[in-house]
Amino acid sequence: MSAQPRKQTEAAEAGLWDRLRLALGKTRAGLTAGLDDFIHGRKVLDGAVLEEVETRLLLADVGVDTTRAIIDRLTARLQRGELADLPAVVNALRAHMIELLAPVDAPLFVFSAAARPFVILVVGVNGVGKTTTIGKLARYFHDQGVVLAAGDTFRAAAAEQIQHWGRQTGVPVIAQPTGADAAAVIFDALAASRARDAGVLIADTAGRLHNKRNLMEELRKVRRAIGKFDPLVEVETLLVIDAGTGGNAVSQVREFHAAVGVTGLVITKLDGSARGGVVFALAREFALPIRFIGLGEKADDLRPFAAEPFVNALLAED
Ligand SMILES: Nc1nc2c(ncn2[C@@H]2O[C@H](COP(=O)(O)OP(=O)(O)OP(=O)(O)O)[C@@H](O)[C@H]2O)c(=O)[nH]1
Ligand SMILES: [Mg+2]
Repeated sequence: MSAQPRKQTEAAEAGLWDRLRLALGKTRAGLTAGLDDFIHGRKVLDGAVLEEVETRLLLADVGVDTTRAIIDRLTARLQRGELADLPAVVNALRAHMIELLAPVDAPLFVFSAAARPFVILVVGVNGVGKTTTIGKLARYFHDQGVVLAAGDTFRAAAAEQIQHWGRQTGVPVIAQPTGADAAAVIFDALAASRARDAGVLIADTAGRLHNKRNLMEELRKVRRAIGKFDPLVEVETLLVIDAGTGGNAVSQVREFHAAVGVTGLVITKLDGSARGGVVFALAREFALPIRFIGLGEKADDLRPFAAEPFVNALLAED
């Protein structure tokens, strides 16, 4: 009698796994495709296979230091005779990659805090996927009672874009005309959230270059406005990073963190990028929790980040 629901759960889980695997296909292909061809015909596994793995890690944006650390460990194990064949190499790589991501595997839990709403402030440079991520988060947190704040008052089309997500996910959007003060919009939205007893307020902000001081100052002002509304309100400051950004991701995290104190990361566009390795570089550099990953443009193309399924999807056999 209980078999049916469990089957359904298993099927749903398998579906999630398949989609993660599918979405990470480009990075996976770069990391593992044809590795067996490469060692084909060699009797003894030698350092050459690790040189090939090293090149692939670098091309996937894992970063120089992180790649070095991984390869040094694999080399030591190879020399001790612990890695007899390619599956052993891949398994050792897998274990080490999961270990590297363990410190940033920290899902975002929204408790029914004393001071509602829990605020999620979404920041990042232009075009990384902030507003799209907010649409996905609106669906993800829907049952807790969500309000969206159209805090990007800079671009004329921005409010319409977030209204679209509000309609699609069935959550209210608080907006003001283009050119309004972003901090005032957030303040309004906090009051509206209180009035509705919403559990989660998700605030959009305009994309900004991380090296433009006045724009970063505006963000600090938004952050202060939340504290003024109620110092007990908890704020998750989510920095959105486009997986295809490359080495620039590191300076984006550094600058935003210095300006507003980032508490979590979202890595978007992992579906379109061959550079999912950026997750490892950021984990090593900052150890900031990676809360979610974006795997497409639709409302349910978002996953809470978890180290083990992520690495498994990167290294799965095709
Ligand atoms: N493939 C893919 N596309 C995405 C993802 N997230 C966002 N996009 C696309 O990226 C483009 C920019 O997304 P937005 O959400 O408007 O980005 P933004 O950071 O709000 O941009 P600005 O407000 O202009 O700074 C859109 O075409 C989105 O559909 C993702 O995870 N995968
Ligand atoms: Mg936007």
